[in-house]
Amino acid sequence: MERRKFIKNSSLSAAGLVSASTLAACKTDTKPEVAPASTIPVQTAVKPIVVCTWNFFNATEKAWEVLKSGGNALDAVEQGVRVEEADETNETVGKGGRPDRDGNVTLDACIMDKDGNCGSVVCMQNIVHPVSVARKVMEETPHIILAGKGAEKFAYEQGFKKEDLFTESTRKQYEEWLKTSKYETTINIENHDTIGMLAIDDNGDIAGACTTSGMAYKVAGRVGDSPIIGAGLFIDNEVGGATATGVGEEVIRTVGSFLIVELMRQGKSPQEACEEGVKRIMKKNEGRKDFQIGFLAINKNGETGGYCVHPGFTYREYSENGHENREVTSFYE
Ligand code: SD4
Repeated sequence: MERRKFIKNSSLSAAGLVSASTLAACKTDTKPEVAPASTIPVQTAVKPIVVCTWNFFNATEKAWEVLKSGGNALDAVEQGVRVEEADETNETVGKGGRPDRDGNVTLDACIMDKDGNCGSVVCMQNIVHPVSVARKVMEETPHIILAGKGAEKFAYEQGFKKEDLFTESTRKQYEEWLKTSKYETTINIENHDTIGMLAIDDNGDIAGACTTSGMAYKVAGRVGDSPIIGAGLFIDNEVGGATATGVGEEVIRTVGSFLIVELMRQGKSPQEACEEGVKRIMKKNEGRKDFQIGFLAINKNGETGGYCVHPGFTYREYSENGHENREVTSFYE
C-alpha cells in the first residue's frame, strides 16, 4: 500500500476505534471496572490512628494531636513528619540530613491524600520542610513532582525561607568521610531514619507522607524511593496505605508501596502484604544480605503491619488503643 493511503486508512480506523469505544461507553453508562476492595469492610474499626516508620515518638504525638482534635489525615501526616524534618539530631531527614558526596544536602519528600492527589519534591536544597513544599506542589500547581532548583525556586515563591541544612555534626562527619570518600550504596542495617507516616482520620479517610535526605554520600542528583509515588508511599482510600524505608533503589524496582496496597486490595492483611512485598524484593536479590528495607502498611480497618529484610525495623502506632513501638518480623533471622 502507498504510504499516504496507509496513513489515511490508519487514521480512519483509529477514528473508528475511538467512536466505537465512545459508543460503548455511552451504551453501558458505567464507570471503568476496577477490582473491588470488597474484602475490606468500608467501616473503619480503629480511627483515628497514625503509624510511622521507626520509633518517632514526637512525630506520632504531633500527628495524634491533629487527629484527636478532629483534624484531617492530610494535616496530621504533614504536621507529624515536619517534627522530624526540624529535628537536627535526625541525620537522614530535613535539617541535619547528611549530604551527597559533593557536599550538598538534598531532600526528597512526598504527600498523598484520600482522593489520590499527590505532590513531591526531589533533590531540593536549602529548605527545612520539603513535605510542606510537596503539599504546595499538590495544591498550587497542575504538577506532581518538582525537582532541584525548580523546586527550590517554587518554595521561595511560596514563602519558604532559605536555610543552611548542614549542622556542626553533619559537617564534621562529611569532612571525615572526605578523607576516604568510600562510596557504598548500601545503608547500614540498624540505622535508618527516613520517616513515612500513614494516618486515618475520624472520617475514615487515609493520607500519607514520606520525607528523607536519602542515602548519605550518594552521587549528586540521586533520588531514592521516598518521594516517588507508588514506591516510597502510596494511598488508596478504598483500601489502605503503605510506605517504605531502606535502600530506595530496591523499593523502586518493585514499586513497593503500590504493590503492597494492591495486595491488600486483593484481600491480604497489611502484615501479609508487607511480607509479600519484601519477598518479591528478595527474589530479585537472591542471597544478598547487605541491605535493609522496611515496609509499613495500614488498611481501611485501621489494621497495621510491617515486615523487613533484617531484624531491627520498628514502627510506631498511636490510636485510642495505645501508643507503642512495634518490632516487626524479618526475612532473615
Ligand atoms: C532512600 N529510602 O533515599 C531512602 C533512605 C531511607 O532510612 O529510607 N533511609 O533510598
